[in-house]
Order: sequence, then C-alpha cells, then structure tokens
Amino acid sequence: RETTGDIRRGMDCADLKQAIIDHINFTQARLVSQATLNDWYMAVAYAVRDRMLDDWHVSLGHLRNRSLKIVSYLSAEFLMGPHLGNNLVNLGIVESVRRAVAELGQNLDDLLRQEEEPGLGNGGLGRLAACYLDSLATLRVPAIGYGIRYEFGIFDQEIRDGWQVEITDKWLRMGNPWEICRPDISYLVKLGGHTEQYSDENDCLRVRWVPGKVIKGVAYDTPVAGYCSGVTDLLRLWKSEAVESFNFQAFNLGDYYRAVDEKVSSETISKVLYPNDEPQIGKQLRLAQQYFFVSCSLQDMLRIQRLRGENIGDLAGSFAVQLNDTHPSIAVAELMRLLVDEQMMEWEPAWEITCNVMAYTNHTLLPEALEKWPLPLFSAMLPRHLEIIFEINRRFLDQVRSASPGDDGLAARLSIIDEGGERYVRMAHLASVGSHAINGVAALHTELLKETVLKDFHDLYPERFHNVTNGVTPRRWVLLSNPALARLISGKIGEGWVTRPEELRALEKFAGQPAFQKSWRKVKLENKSILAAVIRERTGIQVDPASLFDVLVKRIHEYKRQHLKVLHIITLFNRIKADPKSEVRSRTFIFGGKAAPGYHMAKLIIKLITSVGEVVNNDPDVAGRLKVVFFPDFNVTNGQLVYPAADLSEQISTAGKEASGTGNMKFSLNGALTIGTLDGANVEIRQEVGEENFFLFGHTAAEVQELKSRGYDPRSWYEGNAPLRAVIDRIAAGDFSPGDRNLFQPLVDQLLGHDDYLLLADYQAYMDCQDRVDAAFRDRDAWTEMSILNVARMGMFSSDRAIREYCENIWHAPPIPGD
Ligand code: 26Q
Repeated sequence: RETTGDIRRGMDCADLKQAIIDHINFTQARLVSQATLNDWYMAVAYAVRDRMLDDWHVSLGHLRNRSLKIVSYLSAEFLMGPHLGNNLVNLGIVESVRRAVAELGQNLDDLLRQEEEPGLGNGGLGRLAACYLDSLATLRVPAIGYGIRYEFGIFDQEIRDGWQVEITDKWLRMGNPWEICRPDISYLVKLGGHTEQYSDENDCLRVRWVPGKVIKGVAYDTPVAGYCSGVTDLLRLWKSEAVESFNFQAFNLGDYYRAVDEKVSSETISKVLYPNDEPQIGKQLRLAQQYFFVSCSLQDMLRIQRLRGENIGDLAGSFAVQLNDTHPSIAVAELMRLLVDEQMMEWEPAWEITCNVMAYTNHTLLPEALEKWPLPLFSAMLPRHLEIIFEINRRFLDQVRSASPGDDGLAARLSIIDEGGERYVRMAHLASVGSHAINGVAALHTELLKETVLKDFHDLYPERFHNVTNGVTPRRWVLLSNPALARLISGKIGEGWVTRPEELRALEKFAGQPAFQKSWRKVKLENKSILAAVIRERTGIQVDPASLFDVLVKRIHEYKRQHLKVLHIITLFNRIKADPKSEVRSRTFIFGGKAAPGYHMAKLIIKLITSVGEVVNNDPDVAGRLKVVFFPDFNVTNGQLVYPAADLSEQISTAGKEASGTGNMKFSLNGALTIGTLDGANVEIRQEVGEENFFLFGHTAAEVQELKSRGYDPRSWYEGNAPLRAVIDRIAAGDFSPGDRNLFQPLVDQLLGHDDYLLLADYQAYMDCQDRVDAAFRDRDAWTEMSILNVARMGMFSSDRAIREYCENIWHAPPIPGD
C-alpha cells in the first residue's frame, strides 16, 4: 500500500514501517540487510520519538503562557526505567508499532529488551520522581524535571560466589535516542574561591563571589509523554563540561596537560551517581553535584521567566519548585544569591520570593540519614552560600528568640548550623526554613516527622506541614508490565481505570465469581511462568510456578529486614530437618536488591541469602518444597517482571523506619497480598484493602519506641524462644558457611548484641503470620478473592492522586486547559 508519505508523523502501518527503515538508513547509517538488533531498536525509538515532538512543541509553548504555573521538580535522581515500552503505552501505539515491526521481520519484545535502562537513581526516591513526571504530563500540568545526567548510573549487580559484585553502568555506550542535547542551553556554575565586598553605584554594600573554578552545565532534554493527554513534559538533565576559555591561559603557557586536567575535573561533576541510599556520606564531590544541578536549574528558571516577559519579582507566580528530599536544598541559598547578588534585589523581597517558591519533601526519619555538611568543606566549595546561610539563620533565630525568649535550647535545636561539636550545615533545616510547605510521604511518616525530626519546626510553623502519601503510575506498573491483567480488567470494567483508578472498585462485585477468579489465576500463573523462565536463565535455579511466590525486592538495608525473612526460611528448613515428613507448603522465596558498595552488613545479608539458598535448594529432605532465589540486578526493568508474578509481597521493615515504600503499592496493584508491619504506606494500604485482606504482624511504631526506652534486650528474646534459638545457632555454627564458620558472626553479633531493628522481638509474630499465609494460600478461591479485592481497592495509590494533592495544596498549579 502507498504510505501517506509522512515519515515523521504518520501513524498507519505503512508510514511506521517507512519511518523505521528511514532511520535505519539515515540515522543509524545502515543497510536494512545489515542492521543489528540494536539498529532496529534505535530506529524504532527514533520513529516513536518523532511522533512525540508535535505535542512536545505545543507543551513547551505553554511554558511561556503567563497564566500557567510551571512545576519545577528538583531531584538528584530520576529512575525513569526503559522509555520505549512506556512511550508506546502512553501514546497508545503499542499494537500499531508491534505490527509494523513484525511486518519488517522483527519482534517488538526483542527490541524492547534491547533498551538499556537509564538507572539514574538508587531506588524509591528516584523512581517516585519518575512516576510523578508521568502523572504531571498525564494531568496536563506544565512541568520540568531537573536533575543530573550521570554518565554512570547505579551500578549493575552481579552475584559471584554468592557475593554482590558491582559493575559500572555504561548506559550511554550504545547512544541514547531519547535525549536531545541542547548546547545552546547552558549555564556557568562557580565553585570555591572567596568573596569580596564592594559598593555599587548607589553606594550600597554588595558582595562579589570570586570563584576558584568555573564549570559549564549543558542541558540534555528528554520528552515525557502523558497517557493519552496530549501533553508532553520535559526532563532536563545537566551534564558538566569545561568552560573552553577558562584555562586558555594555561594552554597558552604551554601547560597543555593542566588545561586537559581542568577539562577532566570539570566533567567529573556529573560523572557518577552516588550509590548510597540512606546513609549520609560527607563527600565533597556529592555537594558539588548538588550545587551544580541546582544552580543550572534555577538559572534556567530565571531565563524562562524572562522569556515569559515577566519580572523576576513575580517568580513565585510562575514557578513552584519542589525539593525531592534535601539533596537539592542548596536551592534556598542559591536562589537568594541569584536574587540578591546578581539581580541586585533587597534581602526581604528576595526571601519572600524564595519561601513562596520552594517546597520540601522529606523521605526519611533515620537521624543518621539526614544530610549535613561539615562547615570547612562547605565554605571551601560554596563560600558565598555559607555567608547567605549564616544571614538566613541569624534572621531566623532572631524570630525564634523573640517568640520564645530565653529558650536557648530551642534556638540551638532549630538552628541551621549544628554547633554541638564539629560544626555542620543541617540541610533539612535549611529546606524547612526556606520553604512554604513541608511534606512527609505517608500518613504515619508525616505524623512521626511532626513528632520527632521536625518537631520544633512543626511547633513553630504548623501550617507548613502536609502529608502527601506517595503513589505509583498505573501506566508503567500495570498497563505496561502486566498487559494480561490489564486486558482482563478492561474486559470487565472498561479502560477508564487507567486514569480513574477508583473505577477499579467495580471489580469488587466479580471478586467472588468463579469464572472471573479462574481467569485471574490464569493471568497470575502465566506471569509466574514467565518469571520462572527468567530465573532459570539468570540463576540456574528451577522453580515451580505453582508454588507460592513469596517476594522481597527493595534496596538491601538492615531496617528493611531482609534477614528477618531469612530467619523464616531457616525456621521452615529446621521443621523439615526435624521431621522430613512434616507438612511444609511449597514456596519460592525471591529476593532482589542492591546493597550500597560500602555497606558491609548489607552485603553480608546478600551472602547469607545466597548461602541459605545453596543449602536449602539442594537438601534432599526439602525435596524441592522450598526454593530460595536471589534475583540479580534488581532494577526497573526487572521489577516489571517481578511485581506481576508475586503472590505475596513482603513489607516487613521495623515500624517507624520506612517512610512510605512504593514497591508495596506496585505489588498490591498487581494482585499480590501483603504481609507487613504497620509502617509507611502499609498502614494506608491495609486501611484501603481491608484488614481481612492483609497479613499484619509485628510491633507498632509506638511499641518499638516503648520497647527501646525500657531497654531492649535481644538476648532474652533469643533465650526465650527455642525455634529462634535454633535458627540463630545454626547460622552461628556455620551451617550455611562451610569452610568459614565465622562468616556470619558480625550478623549474629548484631542481632544478639543490639538488634537495632528488633528482628528478634518480631520473630514469633512473623512466623505465626506466615503460618496464616500458608493456610490462606491453601484455599485458592478465598486467596483469589482477596487478590482481586486488593487490586479493586488500590485506586488511591495512583501517582495521579498524589500529584493532584501537590497541585491543589502545595503548588497551586492548574492544568493546561483544553482536551
Ligand atoms: C545522600 C547523600 C549522599 C549520597 C546519597 C544520598 C542519598 C541518595 C538517595 C540519600 C537517600 C537516597 C534515597 C532515599 C530513598 O529512596 N528513600 C525512599 O523514598 C521513597 C519515596 O518517598 C520512600 O517510599 C521510601 O520509604 C524511602 O526509603
């Protein structure tokens, strides 16, 4: 058939085929007969990207519409996941592209697997930012996600001899068809040096920052399409480069190597993502990264403000800046510097703008995870910002003291500067003082935030505090990753649930219907078979798709208690060893997650999991009833395989430690039942799905506090519980570490000595609850009914709901009218 000839826009099959061939020939510069799988992937990606550009240009045009507020989402991490599949879903062209590709002799699923995911994040926080961009575009809100274009994202994980090995993530190796480099959009960023005072033409005292070094940030743009919304928002990531002219001098003097050195060190800033999630590290390069992307982003916003023809003084009417944790919180001081030092504004109006623009999301209560920078490090890199922070703090503490005279303790606790010993800048305090809104990410987390870490701020500014419970996008996490379930649901209740997930409630009335249950189980079983095949291929372990798939995937952390799950497995193992005929139901335990490279205990937990697997999987008495799998390299791509295949979702953190969790939502939305503590968003998930459809166990956050304040003694819990003792003794005796009996001693010592995360106190409750899970799984119809009800009642955990709350309560940003 004739094509319409529109290679860039045409949507019918002939157009798509022509477009793909054209990109093979003219973008990849290959003959079709010689195209590699990657050439085909790249060509399809470019053909899809072409089809996003009309909407994108219109949406970018709206950035100049003065009646619209732009949401600026500042985040050191965006864990976007593979783009191709998601863009096909959101543009509604999965089937047409599948056909075009097939007619060209290729298989779309093979091409989808060819994409290397951009792993520009560690875990929950980075993935949340990605879900929020999807929802912002879907809800037609003009938005820019600002971050860092790391050359190396989160490391790839391999398991060798049961240990984690980190491999550099060279995601750009084959090129990135989704990004557009904008060399014309670049900004200079100063670092180091000193400050000087001078008098301006009005004899006003001003400060000049004389940097020790200047680098350049260049914009790399990626379009983010909404789901059938006609809006395509912008992800703008900054790459650091050398300023050509800066070391010309050295070059002229013949010091060629020094000039090249400068270039290398400038490019270092955006080189690599720090692979730590919770623990605080005081690394200079990390602060440079944070300042680098924040400065570029704020300068970009000021440029857009001028393009809109608006005054800098009206910035807060044009932009809402969301700080994704404290990583970008230097924005408070940087905006003040830009307004006062460069735009020559007075302090007070500049401060008012800053507070009106900024809003801060907290993602952690762990005191050791709160960001703070030693003063000497801070002043060496950002001397002007430290002066500004001192001035912000001076004015702030003046207010505090006049409101609570004589309460020096209060002032010391609230101060942006920690003066109790070595001095630090407390970034959460800077963010809280400089923002009009502060939010936690789940109801319990927000309450604890108000009572603990930010209590004094809550007493001072109660009106600033909000809760916005996290959400996840049903587009990537159901439509794309679980197409069979999506089809089954849409066949029953229509497709409206994708943007109005409260409509999932209509499934409730089919939950007890045998025919529907049968189809539901069939989908789950298919998903489990697909995962089983991948597990076989990647680990060599054979698992039975009919067994209960019990899944724990998330970053490895003591507070997330992967090792509590291991205690459960060893308990079952002991039951079998004590009586090989004892009834232990068939289960597949699937773990996945990365450990921070410097977090030894986390790495030891991985080794424990694989070591226990080695023993259990090969024990003749177990006879295949229990299988333990460590699925290597858990990331977005692998998550899309794992969540749809789970029967049981493990959400077993110590109550009060997990801010929200978002994996918990992905599981439940895909029909897994949850076993969990009253922590993070588990509390609200349980409320929504009904307590009869949720396996609850463990001490509550209040009980944890109480236990600890009474002086928690793990050894007495160990001594008072025979099965627990048997489990710990087995680990300590080296039963899982032949050849190195002491391998797991640090873990045993931690549990018996401190047990900071109360594994031993929750052990019995967890075992009992798992026995209830076993009993429930035996009744397949009842289990399926619970599974359906879980999905039916998960509507509130769509990231669309969360973004609506941010828009209404925090950003005051309306959608683009029309459609
Ligand atoms: C900080 C300083 C230096 C280097 C790295 C970091 C760093 C990087 C990433 C600190 C923290 C993170 C990531 C934190 C994170 O992912 N938190 C999770 O956020 C989710 C989204 O709100 C929550 O659901 C999880 O409960 C929370 O753990």
